[in-house]
Amino acid sequence: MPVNPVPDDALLTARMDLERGCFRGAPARVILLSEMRGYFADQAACNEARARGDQAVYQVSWLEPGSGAGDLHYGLGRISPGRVGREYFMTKGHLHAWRPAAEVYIGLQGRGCLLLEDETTGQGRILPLDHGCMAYVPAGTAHRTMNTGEEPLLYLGVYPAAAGHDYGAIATRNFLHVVVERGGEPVMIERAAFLKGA
Ligand code: PAN
Ligand code: ZN
Repeated sequence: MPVNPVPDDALLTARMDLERGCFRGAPARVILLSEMRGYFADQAACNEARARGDQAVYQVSWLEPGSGAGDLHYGLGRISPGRVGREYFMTKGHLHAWRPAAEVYIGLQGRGCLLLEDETTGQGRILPLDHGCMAYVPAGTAHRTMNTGEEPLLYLGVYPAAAGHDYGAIATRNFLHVVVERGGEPVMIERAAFLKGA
């Protein structure tokens, strides 16, 4: 069996800056509301929110200790509290380019959930991602994270180095489901029903 080359010691340990929601010394990407057009189902609410000014919806910082066949990568996400209409601030969401790649999510701070959608069957489910929760993203599953609380949501995702990120499918067709606030709780409903006013 081939053995993964051992990464430098500096890459074997990482420090999370829980205040800023990123790994110390690692690259980070900030996604603004103006970049999320088309991802929220309620376009009018999105335009209204955008008219009040642009803001960071989420950021992700990532570490890639190795790139061998069995290596792991990880991403630290921070989603701001906020809503666009009844939809919570959320990530764009993606599938892994290598579809067999699963992922584990660990909730570090705040309250949130993970929307999962099976690419083949379209079946959707929401899993809690509150502080202390772990969630599993199975192979072939589109995944998007949302902040359902009043403070920043911080979470860690760990995935195979070979996973890759496929944003194209979601950018084109989006998820078939949306997660909206109803009576103070997150509820998953079909996008088509939401657009009809459910
Ligand atoms: C996560 C995501 C992170 C940001 O680390 O990359 O939540 O979401 P988007 O990538 O959809 O913008 C992950 O799932 N990595 O595979
Ligand atoms: Zn992922």
